[in-house]
Amino acid sequence: MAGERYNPRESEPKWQKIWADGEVFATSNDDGRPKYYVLEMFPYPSGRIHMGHVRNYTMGDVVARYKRAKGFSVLHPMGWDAFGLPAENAAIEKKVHPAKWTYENIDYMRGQLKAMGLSLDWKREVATCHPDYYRHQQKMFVDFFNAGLAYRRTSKVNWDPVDMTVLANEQVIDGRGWRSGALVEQKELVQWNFRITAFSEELLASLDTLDRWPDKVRLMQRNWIGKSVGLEVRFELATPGPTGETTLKIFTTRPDTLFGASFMAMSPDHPLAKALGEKDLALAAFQEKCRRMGTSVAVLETAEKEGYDTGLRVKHPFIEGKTLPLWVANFILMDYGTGAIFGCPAHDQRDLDFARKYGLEVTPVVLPAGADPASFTVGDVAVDGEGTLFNSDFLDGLGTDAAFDEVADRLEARDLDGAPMGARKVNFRLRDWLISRQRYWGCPIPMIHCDDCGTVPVPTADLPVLLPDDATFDKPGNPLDHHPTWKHVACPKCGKPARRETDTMDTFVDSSWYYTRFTDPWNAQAPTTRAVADRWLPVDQYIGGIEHAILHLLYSRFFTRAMKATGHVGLDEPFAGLFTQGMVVHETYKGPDGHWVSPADIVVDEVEGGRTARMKDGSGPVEIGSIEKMSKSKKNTVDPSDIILGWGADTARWFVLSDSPPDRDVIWTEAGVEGAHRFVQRVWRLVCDGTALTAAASEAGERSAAALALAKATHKTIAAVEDDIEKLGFNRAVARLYEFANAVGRVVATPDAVKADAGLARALVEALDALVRMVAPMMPHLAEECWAELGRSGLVADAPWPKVDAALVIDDTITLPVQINGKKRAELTVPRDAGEAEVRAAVLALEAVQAALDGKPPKKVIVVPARIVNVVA
Ligand code: ANZ
Ligand code: ZN
Repeated sequence: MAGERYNPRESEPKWQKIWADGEVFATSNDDGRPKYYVLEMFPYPSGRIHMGHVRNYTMGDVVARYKRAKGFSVLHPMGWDAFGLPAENAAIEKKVHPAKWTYENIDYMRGQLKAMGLSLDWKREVATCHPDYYRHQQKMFVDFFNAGLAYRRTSKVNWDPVDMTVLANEQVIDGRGWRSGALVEQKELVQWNFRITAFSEELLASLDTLDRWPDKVRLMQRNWIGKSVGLEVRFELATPGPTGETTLKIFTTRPDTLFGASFMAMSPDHPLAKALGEKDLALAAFQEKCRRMGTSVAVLETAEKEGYDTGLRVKHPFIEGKTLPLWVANFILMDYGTGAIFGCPAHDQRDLDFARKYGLEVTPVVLPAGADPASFTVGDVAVDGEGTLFNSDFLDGLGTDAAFDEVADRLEARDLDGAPMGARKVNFRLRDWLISRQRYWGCPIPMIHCDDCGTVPVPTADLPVLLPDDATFDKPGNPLDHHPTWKHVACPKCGKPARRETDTMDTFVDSSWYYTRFTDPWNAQAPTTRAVADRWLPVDQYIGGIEHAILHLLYSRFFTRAMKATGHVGLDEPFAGLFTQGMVVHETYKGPDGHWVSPADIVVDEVEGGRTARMKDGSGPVEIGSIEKMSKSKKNTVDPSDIILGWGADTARWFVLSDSPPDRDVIWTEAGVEGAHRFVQRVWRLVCDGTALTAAASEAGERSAAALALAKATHKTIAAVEDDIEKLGFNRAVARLYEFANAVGRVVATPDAVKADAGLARALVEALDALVRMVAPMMPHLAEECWAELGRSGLVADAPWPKVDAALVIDDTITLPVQINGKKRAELTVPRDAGEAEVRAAVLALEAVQAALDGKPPKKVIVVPARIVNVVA
């Protein structure tokens, strides 16, 4: 092939076959070398891979191939997050069974991934919709149930009226279903939950140990878990409630502001509010209105504050004779704290908005530093920071923290109806994970409902509970529930007729443990093989999108803990290192008719002063729009298969690694792809032309300056690229390889010099060898072809990473800053071992120094060896 252009269309399938036939990337569980587990978030089998996948999987593949070259036993598996609604929607729209649709997509996408040349161990492939996978999930569900980590309860749920399913709070975005976009309604249903809140404190605390996670992700999780340290206080009602209530329990994080309390408020769903609503039609109407509005946090935070005065009054615990009105208010959540609060408008914005609307008192009690107590007032913005207490009787003069403790101590010591009035309390915003979905294409929850025995787990021997093949999708609602026979079974305990649970699990359950299953996907008896899982886990490097910063990662962290509690793994944190990659973005285009058009259908012309575009079919001009995330709706996508077919996978891989830091967006451009492809050809030519020159290479004799310079460039590049890849700085590694190729190119461009200098020829051999090994993780097919051209035996995929010769990396000159009268004015490069006299002489010869001295001798020259030179003129 030498002398010709490199042809990826021939080469790439050839090497892919050689890797596959030789099972080069299969990983053994008995490999004694140190392990390295690299994983990219597995794809949903939507039908085709997109550029985001290409970027994600290329990064992971570089790490995997690099770590193999460094001598690790690398686990790099792939699978399919294969349950979920789109398959069911396809069943409804295209009348194709969800399983058929899913498996066909998997087959197609597997082919696409293979065409990318990823170093994956395909023997470990799993699909979460396969019974061989979900049977183990069902087993773990039963284990969790027996351990109290899975339970059923009636709860108010978010109901998506379009997808006809329940959504987790996390799946409601701005009051709408995350997938359908429909306005979410509230419904009361009996649902299965995972007790993630059993681990609230732990999930929060151990974020501090995840030092290879992005700070922003840890912060998002911290906020999501939302720990609040506060006080529960039972207030005394001035007159008893409708069913004899004498107290109202509230939760506050600011007991220090108690003297500024001007009202009490409870949620429309608070039991006391409900009892009152039964006798008060106007209140009932208000509650109904609140319910229609929904209870998601987002809705509550943006909606206008509204309330209803119940007429009841509550005694202030510290001000004799003072009572506060009790309101029902739309901004109080029932499922946080106790569902009731005291309102202190001066120091809480929601309370202030509410007080202004209904003309309630606003009494400031916390004075911010520097404010004058005599003139201090609160306008439309609540003062929510720290300060010094005033207007507050025995708290006056205390700081907010001290006042918190003073109030807490006093109320904990005080009795009301035989119990302390106050109790310090930690609250979490995190809620249990509601996993019930009323859909077909998910993992069946392995439970049976018996009128006599209650809810009974399916015995292990009867697992898996298989989805029925013959479900129908033409009616709204849950196909498992409609099925004529599926749900009717005998109770495993008493044998009487009973009903299967027809809910399936949220698909986030499937993705919460797949990384564990990869460690031993062959174990048919159990979800994991303990020793094997414990050896491979945690995942050393996990790579995926920032969109999973909260849900998927938090659920996985919970699941690992639940698996540990039920004996399936021995660790708490599944992902030691996390990297969130940026998106692939592209220009957008609008055609002559004003609709979005695809980059594939247009031609861009470079014209003076910029670029214009027109339709390929000649139908008219195209407007070039902003650069945005590739999306089907804006048609600014580029199909990876087109790129692989046209340019080769290596070009696509090289391009997505170059230009942008991996955590930022990368802009896909045709010019960029062409540039990447030119580099592919350049490496190939360098290797061919260079190899032709090196027949006489030999190590004999002293190294010439040219040979030494090339050897140094080689070893400096190896050291730098190694460091870059270790830090996932792929774009920097790419830039260095461009530079290095230039250095090698300069030598290859002087064939006579190489032929005349056996040492230089030898250095060139070494440089080409290193170049090929270094591009191998990024452009593996090209590298194999070059490896063969270099005359090496075996595969570069099996070859070790080149060794750095430390002596060649250290520079023998150093550059010192030169200060004149205390200001940096110049730099001086001298031999590393130069003595003081030598440095002094060189400094005085500098142009800047001579200009400053203006012919006079210096007053002083101070040389700090290897650091700095100071000249006093
Ligand atoms: C009195 C007070 C005075 C409050 C003040 C704040 C500022 P985090 O930090 O999120 O835990 N609250 C308590 N339960 C609530 C519920 N179910 N729905 C809506 N709001 C509720 O917030 C705790 C604060 O949020 C509590 O402290 C309470 O208002 C309010 F100057 O009590 B605070
Ligand atoms: Zn029974």
